[in-house]
Amino acid sequence: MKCHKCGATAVIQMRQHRLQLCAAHFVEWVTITTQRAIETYQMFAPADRVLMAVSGGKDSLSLWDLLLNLGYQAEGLYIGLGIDEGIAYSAKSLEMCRKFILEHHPEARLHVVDVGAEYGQGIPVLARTRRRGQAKPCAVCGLVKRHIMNRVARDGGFAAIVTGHNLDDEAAVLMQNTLHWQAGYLARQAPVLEERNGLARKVKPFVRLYEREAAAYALVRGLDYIYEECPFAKGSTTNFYKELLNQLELTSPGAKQQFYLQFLRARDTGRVVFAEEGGVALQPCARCGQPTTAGDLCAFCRLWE
Ligand code: Q46
Ligand code: ZN
Ligand code: ZN
Repeated sequence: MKCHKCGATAVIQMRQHRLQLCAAHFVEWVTITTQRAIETYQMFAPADRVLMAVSGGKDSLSLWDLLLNLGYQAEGLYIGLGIDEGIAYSAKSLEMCRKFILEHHPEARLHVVDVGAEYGQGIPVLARTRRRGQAKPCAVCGLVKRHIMNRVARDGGFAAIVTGHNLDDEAAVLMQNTLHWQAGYLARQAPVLEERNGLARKVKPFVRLYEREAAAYALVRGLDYIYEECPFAKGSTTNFYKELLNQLELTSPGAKQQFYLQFLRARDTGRVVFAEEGGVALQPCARCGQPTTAGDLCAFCRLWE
């Protein structure tokens, strides 16, 4: 298998692009593809300070590496969730972030917020003890992560929160939203979520990249990352839809990409229109000041009541 650009041994074949590349040309291709997404969707400019949410996984570390190599001012944010579950998941993932800095970007700045140390309980305990033990770890975790990311972005004056979501993630969410005809979610699912009502701007520069390409980038660049998934991700609906889409991709290369990118095109050109849920008034939470629809205290602050 030969690189289509230089004839050297190719390390990856991307059937959806009818392209196979050697290590050097693959890194170049990922970089150009990501840079183009940043520019096309006007995510941020070189002068902007952005907050890169890192989990120690392949997507976020690959993206952080790429942004730093391009000269972007991307500071990392790691949120310690206190997840152990017998594999020291949180401890290992923080170690990967620190190793990344030490080995590849000693100049990089990492903000660490440890949920357990700061608020008294990590995610698993919170989930077990809230809503009469009926709270789902991922629901609690999502709520906590959103709150902390927003707080750090706002307090630090960052232009945007950057996440490592890739095309597989977005296509899986799109499939889920489509199967349930969630018009409100479909109206808002986008590579850029503008700042509104005190919620920081959010951007996803890897939306055109398949998950396997993000993993290949990490491998080729020699980035170590946590291979294990979060133990609570097992059996998740997102993983189920990812599997389905990958099966489709096997027989029809490019199906995943087409599904997601054509959706964006159709919606953004007004060929299909989804109504946003409107009319819900947001007000600042009496305790933390973040926007809420739920009365005096936001859902995050109510968690600790
Ligand atoms: S970290 Fe948190 Fe995920 Fe683990 S508990 Fe669920 S939401 S699966 S991205
Ligand atoms: Zn090459
Ligand atoms: Zn609050």
